[in-house]
Amino acid sequence: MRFDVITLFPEWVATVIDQGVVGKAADRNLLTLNCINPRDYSTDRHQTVDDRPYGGGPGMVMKADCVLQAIRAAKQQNAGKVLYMSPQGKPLSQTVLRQLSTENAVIVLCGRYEGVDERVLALEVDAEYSLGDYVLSGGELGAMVLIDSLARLLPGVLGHEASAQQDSFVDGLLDCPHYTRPESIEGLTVPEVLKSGDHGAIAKWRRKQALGVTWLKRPDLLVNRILQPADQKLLDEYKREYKIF
Ligand code: 9D3
Repeated sequence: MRFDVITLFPEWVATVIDQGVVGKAADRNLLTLNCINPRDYSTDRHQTVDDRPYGGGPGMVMKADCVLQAIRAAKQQNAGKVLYMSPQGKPLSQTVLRQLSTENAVIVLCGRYEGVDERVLALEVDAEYSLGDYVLSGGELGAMVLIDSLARLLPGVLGHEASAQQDSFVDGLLDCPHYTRPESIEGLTVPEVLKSGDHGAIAKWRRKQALGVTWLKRPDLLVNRILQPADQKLLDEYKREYKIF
């Protein structure tokens, strides 16, 4: 998947491919990142990219001309949709990401200041995405979140086991607890079932924990969700045991 990111902070955004899973995907050419700076398309001698808002008020607006030119430069190399990261966008979710991961390429526009001139949206933007209902200082973290979360969904990026787990587990529930050695830490031990070697019992325990942890920490994820009878039974068990201990 190819990403062309339009940003006033290209060096920062480029660091997303320096580490970890995204870095490996980039090394293997499963993911390509190119950053384009609208400042390079500014025509005045101060390379201005922002201006005062019509109607007055605080803050500045990203000028349409250099952003449009940057988008059109991106479009010469990338036939993908133009995504605008903004607080007005649709919240990113694993469902949205799964859909986006089928694209061959995307152009990601990062706003700064109060945002970009509305006519850029009208002319060039296909979709608008937000990270959630809190205030950032620009769209760059949004672009980096998009690249990180999409990289893990690209075929071949994660190993077989991890992607199979992703398929079975990204299922609208939180993950179960995890343990590694040693067996005891300050008196806290590993649940016996995880040492039993009984893979059926382990799978059942993990499912029950995932349901229980979701019920405890994110009950909103279970509202309007009809559980399979087997899952309902596991969650009922979890709730009963939770009340006792
Ligand atoms: C007067 C209100 N403005 C400032 C508080 C609104 C505003 C403008 C521009 C708020 C944030 C921003 C910059 N934010 C982003 O570019 C952004 C963002 C975000 O702020 N929250 C969640 N997701 C995103 S994606 C891009």
